[in-house]
This record gives sequence, structure tokens and C-alpha cells, in this order.
Amino acid sequence: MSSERVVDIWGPRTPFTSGTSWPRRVDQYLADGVTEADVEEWVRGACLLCSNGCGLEVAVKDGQMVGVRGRAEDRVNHGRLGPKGLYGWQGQQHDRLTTPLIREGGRLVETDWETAMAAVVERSRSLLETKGPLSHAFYTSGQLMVEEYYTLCVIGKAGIGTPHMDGNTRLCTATAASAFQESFGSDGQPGSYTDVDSCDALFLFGHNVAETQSVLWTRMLDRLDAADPPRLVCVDPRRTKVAERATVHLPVRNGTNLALMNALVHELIARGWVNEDYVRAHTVGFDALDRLTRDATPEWAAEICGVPARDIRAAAEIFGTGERVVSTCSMGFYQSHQATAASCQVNNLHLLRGMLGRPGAGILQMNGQPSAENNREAGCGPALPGFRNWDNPDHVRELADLWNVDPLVIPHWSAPTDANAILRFAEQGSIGFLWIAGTNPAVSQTDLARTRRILSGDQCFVVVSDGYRTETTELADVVLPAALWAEKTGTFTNVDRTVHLQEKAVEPPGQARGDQAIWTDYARRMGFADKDGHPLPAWDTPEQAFEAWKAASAGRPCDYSGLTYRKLHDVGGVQWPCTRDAPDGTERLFTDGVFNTADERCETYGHHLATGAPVGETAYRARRVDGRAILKTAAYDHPYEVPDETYPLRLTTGRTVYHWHTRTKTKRSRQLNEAAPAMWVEVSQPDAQRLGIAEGDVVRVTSRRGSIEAPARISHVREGVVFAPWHYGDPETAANELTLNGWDPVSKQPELKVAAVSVTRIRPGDGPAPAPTTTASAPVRPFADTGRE
Ligand SMILES: Nc1nc2c(c(=O)[nH]1)N[C@H]1C(S)=C(S)[C@@H](COP(=O)(O)OP(=O)(O)OC[C@H]3O[C@@H](n4cnc5c(=O)[nH]c(N)nc54)[C@H](O)[C@@H]3O)O[C@H]1N2
Ligand SMILES: Nc1nc2c(c(=O)[nH]1)N[C@H]1C(S)=C(S)[C@@H](COP(=O)(O)OP(=O)(O)OC[C@H]3O[C@@H](n4cnc5c(=O)[nH]c(N)nc54)[C@H](O)[C@@H]3O)O[C@H]1N2
Ligand code: SF4
Ligand SMILES: [Mo]
Repeated sequence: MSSERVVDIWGPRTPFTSGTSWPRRVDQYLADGVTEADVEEWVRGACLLCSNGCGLEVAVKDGQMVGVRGRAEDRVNHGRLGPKGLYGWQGQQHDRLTTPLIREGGRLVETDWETAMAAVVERSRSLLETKGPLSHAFYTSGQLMVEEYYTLCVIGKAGIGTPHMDGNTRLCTATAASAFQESFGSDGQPGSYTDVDSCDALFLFGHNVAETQSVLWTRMLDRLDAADPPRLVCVDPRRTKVAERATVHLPVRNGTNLALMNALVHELIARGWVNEDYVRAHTVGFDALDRLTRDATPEWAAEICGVPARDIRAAAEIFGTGERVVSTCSMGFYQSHQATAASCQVNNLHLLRGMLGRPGAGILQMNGQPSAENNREAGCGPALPGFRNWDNPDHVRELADLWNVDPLVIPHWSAPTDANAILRFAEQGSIGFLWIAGTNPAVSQTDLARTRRILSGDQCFVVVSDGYRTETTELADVVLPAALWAEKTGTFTNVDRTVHLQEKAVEPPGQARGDQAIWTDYARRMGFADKDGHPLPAWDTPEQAFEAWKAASAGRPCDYSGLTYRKLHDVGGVQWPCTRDAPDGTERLFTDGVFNTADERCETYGHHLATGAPVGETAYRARRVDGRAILKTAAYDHPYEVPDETYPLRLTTGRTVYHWHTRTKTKRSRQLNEAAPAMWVEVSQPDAQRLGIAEGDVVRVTSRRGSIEAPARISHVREGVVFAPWHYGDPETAANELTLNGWDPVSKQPELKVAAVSVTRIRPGDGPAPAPTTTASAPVRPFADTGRE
């Protein structure tokens, strides 16, 4: 296998029928000139290039990675790997940061660890002395290991005592967490990938799984190609590969999801497709849900969403008459102004039908990043570790006991600060020390002109840990070279709660160090200590950190206490909760219809979905939810920006199968880079015709924040919508030059999928746009004589 999986993205079909096991198929790629006989060692782990978490082994020769192969026995992938998994690792072998950098006279210059850390510590100390803990913030990732997050959590929450810790998970899966909390009392994925194996219908809400979890799509394709295919409903303004296989495709206008969802719930209730026994025994809130959706008829939603009412009815009927439905939600739902409400409505569909906690019936509120889950559970993001409730003094005391610190040190007087607010505080300078690790906000944040201003200004000292020089490192005061995947040992948890251990396969380049080692070094230099003067954190190695994290998770929904490095090495992926009573892990949550909503167990007392106002402890207790799930929604409201005369089109953004985010790894992998080498934007055929745009013409896309230029692909995006991939971070081309600074009121997830824009043709291009033709970006018409078809 050389590069063929760039074209044959999902590989050969291995169809399987409902209730049978997904056949194994082991995918392997070895670098040019390397044979299996050359491989000296196969090191176990899992792919870190999306949340699917495919089990794999890394081939090592002469101390270098030379290939990968899937692990046949792994529950997630049964041996398969997608294009990023097969080819992406090669990007780690080029252009790495090998020494720390420090800003001198306006320029970043190479330095040694001693000098770099001394500068970090000096600034940190002086700010803590003069301004206190709230001068400090940490903006991290969904791509580090649980050991790293938990170590940083203890440094930030017990060593410093700052609430200003968040991850890029705020941009990614904050809504998944919020939707779980609001419906079920706490974060934690109810379903399992094995539900795909026996479902009779699949609903994909704003989720281009074919490109973004390509191996999960392979599993779905293998069901779709068997004798008893599930029906498939796809909600996406583009004709993705998922949409092409759909029984019903609802290409809604971006920003209108909640109108559709309220109509689907309306239909279930109106047509009597409600499991009344389940609803009575296991939920609260039905009357309010009924009231809020009573007028949300399919005709009403059809008008707003721009799809036929009969298609909405058809989708509702599939849900209402199915016995085993699997739903997934992803960024098309999460990066939106009413994200939590729309995603809760997906939970509500399942609750109304009693379709939870049994094989084939399950919800997958997707994660995108490989360890988004770990950031959330280990306390570097919107929650205290172990999904503890910051509003519950008993939960805070548990942590204080674990860490041997005064409970008052642990910031719990308000919710942990979200990334939007962190950036605002850094803009104002009240945050004067910002440590960024494992994220590249100068490309991934909204309104990039503002983001660059904040990160480059003198009001805030910025430290960045990364494996490469990026758009963000160029704005930093100190840059620290980080070890990447397979250059360090650690665990991470995928969408369906499957924990994998990645073992160190090779040494990091130059002086690069793992993030845990970097943060522990910082903590030791700062002298962080517990009540008895013992160092905080109390551990040094990854395995010690893992043991400490197990203790913190014990008894909570995300219980790791039954896991060991040994077990993970032997078995591959294991699903949490994994305890003494469930040593092999737990396939599904809520099998008994009891949710994490009891007063003492819940992670939050919840919010009003329309405004984000907290419900509060008193009102929550008065409701006596007591283990039942909560049905809630909000009335539909239009997005913050709607098209007008100046900006008549709706921008949306997203991904292609070949690149990972800001491409730090994938642009350095030959196969992946060649497959999608440069920026493009997608317009529909009717819009192109109206605007006089031909395939490949260079167009300018302008919003109230800025403008970009790129060749146009005339694709199957819906009329009135412009799609821009956000992978290409140059200010001339970066999609986030255009996006706006608004967010969902509950999850605080930025609205990255809706902005009003204008499109104008600038000049003819030199051939078709450099967009893939194998994916949702395929042209409406094959082009002659281009060599790209
Ligand atoms: N190849 C690849 N895979 C990845 C990643 C990557 O960068 N590259 N990133 C990973 C990460 S971190 C994440 S979060 C996931 C994201 O995975 P996805 O959520 O699947 O990815 P996106 O392309 O951001 O958005 C999904 C779809 O939402 C549609 N959409 C846009 N606006 C709307 C809307 O208003 N309503 C609806 N219903 N749909 C809308 C888009 O057309 C797009 O097809 O992917 C993960 N996997
Ligand atoms: N318009 C628009 N914007 C979006 C999105 C969208 O759909 N549309 N999606 C959003 C989503 S879902 C996400 S997840 C974010 C992602 O946005 P980012 O997190 O900014 O994207 P990445 O390119 O993954 O950045 C990760 C960085 O961490 C570095 N890195 C990798 N591994 C390690 C490690 O082990 N240690 C350290 N220290 N560094 C490491 C990489 O080199 C890279 O620079 O973007 C968001 N932005
Ligand atoms: S589906 Fe995701 S985890 Fe699996 S190989 Fe592809 S990128 Fe890696
Ligand atoms: Mo993400």
C-alpha cells in the first residue's frame, strides 16, 4: 500500500448484518522502501488524529517511526485505519521545534530550557505576587494525554488557584458536555460504537462522519452495504458522502437546527410515537417540552430551514417507527447559537422513544479531538475533575482532601472561565500570563484579526508549547518545544469512552519534552506545595499521574479505577467506567434508566437553554429530579448574523478528510498534502451562475470582520450557502478571518458555522480549484482536461 488510500478513502467493504460482529480488516502502511522484515519493534497505541481512537501499532526501525498498522482485536476499529491514521504520522518527522525560543528585541531567538523557564517563572511569580491567581490562564487542548491534563489541573486549581483554565474543546465539544449535563445530569457518552452494529436507523446531525471519523463511517458503510441496511437520515447543508447514502437528506440552512429539532419532537408527540411508560418512569419536563414544541409544525420549520415539510415528516417517521436508532451530533450542531438546545433535542428524541441504554439504541454526542473527553473529565476545561459540580461543597471538599489543600484554594465561586472570556481578559490585560499548549488559536479562534492583536500585545505574556512553529508561536513571548504523539507515554479516551494507552515509541527530537514534564518542571520551580509543604503535583512519571487520576475519578461517572497500564497494553481499548465490579469496562450507560441527576451526584444544576441563566441549587433540589432525565428545549431564534443586502450569503466552515485542523502534521505528510494542497471555497451552482463565477475562478469572500481570497469550487453545497475549509491559516485564506465572536449561551461554544458574507469574482483561476474531488467537495460537473478528475 503506497498512497492508494488517499483515493480509496474507506478501503474495501466487509458488509455485515444486524447483530453480527464487524469483520476484521487490518490496514497497514510502511514508508517507502521499508518491509515488514525491517521493522524492529511494533509499539502499541492508538491513532491521535481524531476522536475515533483507532487502535494501532507503530513500526519502529533505527529509533524512527517507519509505519503503522491497525490492531485487529481493538474494539474500535477491528484493524482498520483511515488516510490520516495511515499517513499522518510522517508529518512528525519534519520541521520540528527542537529548542526553546524567547522573544528578544521583538524577534524569537533560540535559547536553552534554563533561560526559557527562568523567564516564564519570573513573570509568573511577579504577577502572582502583585495581582494574584486570576492573572493566570491556561488555554489547552483536546489532543494531550489524561496524565498531562490532570497534572496541569492540579497545578492550576490547587497550586495557583485560578478559574481561568479552558481548552480548545470549548470550540469543539463544549456542547456535547453541556447537552449531557442538561439532559442526564453529567457529562459521559451513553452509547457505544457497537450500537452501529445492530441499529435499524442512523441519524447524523451536522456530522460529516465520512470525512471526520472515516473509520466509523467504514463501520456504517459496512452495515449499509449488507442485506438489512439501517435507514439513514443526514442533516447537513452540503451533499456530503453521508448525504449521498441517505434515505432522507435534510440540507437545512446553516443556523436553523433548532427549528428542525423542535419540529421533529413536535411530530413524535403529535403522531403518538412516544413511549409513555419510559417517559413517565424516567424523565421530568414532558409538559414543558410539549408546550414549547406545540406550534413547531413541519410546515413552520420547512419555511425556516428551507427544506420540504414532507422530508421533515419522513425523518420523524423513521425515528418514530424505528426500534433501534443511533444518533450522532457534531459541529454542524455544536458551533451554533442555539447549540445546546438543538443537541438536547436529540437527547429528547431518544428519551421520548425510550431508546437509550440498550443495544442498537444510542446517542453519540460526538467528540472531535482524540482526547477532548479527557480535557473535560480531568479538569482543564469547563468542569472540576471527575465531572464534579463546582457548586457542590462536598465535591470541592473531595478534591481538597485528595490534593491536601484548603478547599478555599480551589476556585469554585463561579463556573470555570470559558475560552471566550479568557481571551477577553487577556485583551484587557487582567490576565497577564497566558500559557497555550496543544492548540493554534491564531488559526482556530474566531475573528482572527482580533485574536492576533490579543496574543501579540504587550498587555499579556504568552507562553506556547508546541511541536512546530505555528501562526500562534510567532506571537508568543516564550515558545517551548513539545514532544508529540508516540514520543511520550500516556492515555486518551475516544468518543465512546474507550481508553487507549499510547506507549512511547521513539525519542522526541532535539530538546523537545513532554507536556507533563514541562508543567511539572514549572511547578517545581514555582514551589507549589500542599498544606504540609509536600510538592504539588505529588508525582513525576506518566504512570504515577495515571494512578493519581484513577483516585480522582473513583466513584464518579468516569471511573478509571479498574484500569492499569498493563491491562491497556494487553487488551487495547477499554471503555470507562472500569472498576473492580466491571473490570472489562462498561459498554453502555443508563441501562437501568437511572441518570446522574440526583442532587448529590449531578455535575451541574443546569441552565435555562434560551438564555443560559443557571437554574441554581434551590430550584434544582425543589424539582426532585432524583435520577430521572430532564426533557428541555427552547424556542427557535435566528442566528446572530442573518444575510442582508451587503452580505447576502451564509458562510459555513468545516473540514476535509485529508487535513487535521491547522495542518501542522498533515501538511507535512506528502500523501495528505498533495490531496488537498491549498485553500478553496465552495459555492452552489445557482449562486455561481448569478455571480458569474466559473470553477477555479478566484473569489473574494467578505464578512464584517475581514475578507479572504481563494479559488472557487462549484460544489453541491446548498444554494445561498458558502462553505470554507478552515485548515489554511494564512491571513489571506483563513476562514476564521470571517467568523464572528458569538457563542451559545449555555455551552459558550463559539458560533463558527454561521456568518453573513458576500462573494465576488476577482479573476480567472489557472484550472479547477485545488479542492478534493473524492469528498463532499466534489465538483457538480466533472471537468474536462484537468487531470484532477
Ligand atoms: N479529516 C479530519 N477529521 C477530523 C478533524 C479534522 O480536522 N480533519 N477534526 C476532528 C475534530 S476536532 C472535530 S470537532 C470533528 C468535526 O467533525 P464534523 O462535525 O463532522 O466536521 P465539520 O466539517 O466541522 O462539520 C460537519 C458538517 O456540518 C455541516 N454544517 C455546517 N453548518 C451546519 C448547520 O448549521 N447545520 C447542520 N446541520 N450542519 C451544518 C457542514 O456542512 C459539515 O459537513 O472532526 C474530527 N475529525
Ligand atoms: N471556522 C472554524 N473554526 C474552527 C472549527 C471549525 O469547524 N470552523 N473547529 C474548531 C474545533 S472543533 C477545534 S477542535 C479547534 C482546533 O483548533 P486547534 O487546536 O488550534 O488546531 P490544531 O491544528 O489541532 O492545533 C493543535 C496544536 O497543538 C500542537 N500539538 C499537537 N500535539 C501536541 C502535544 O502533544 N503537545 C503540544 N504542546 N502541542 C501539540 C499541534 O502542532 C498544533 O499546533 O478549531 C476550532 N476552529
Ligand atoms: S478514523 Fe480517526 S482515529 Fe481512526 S485512523 Fe482515521 S484519523 Fe485515526
Ligand atoms: Mo474539534
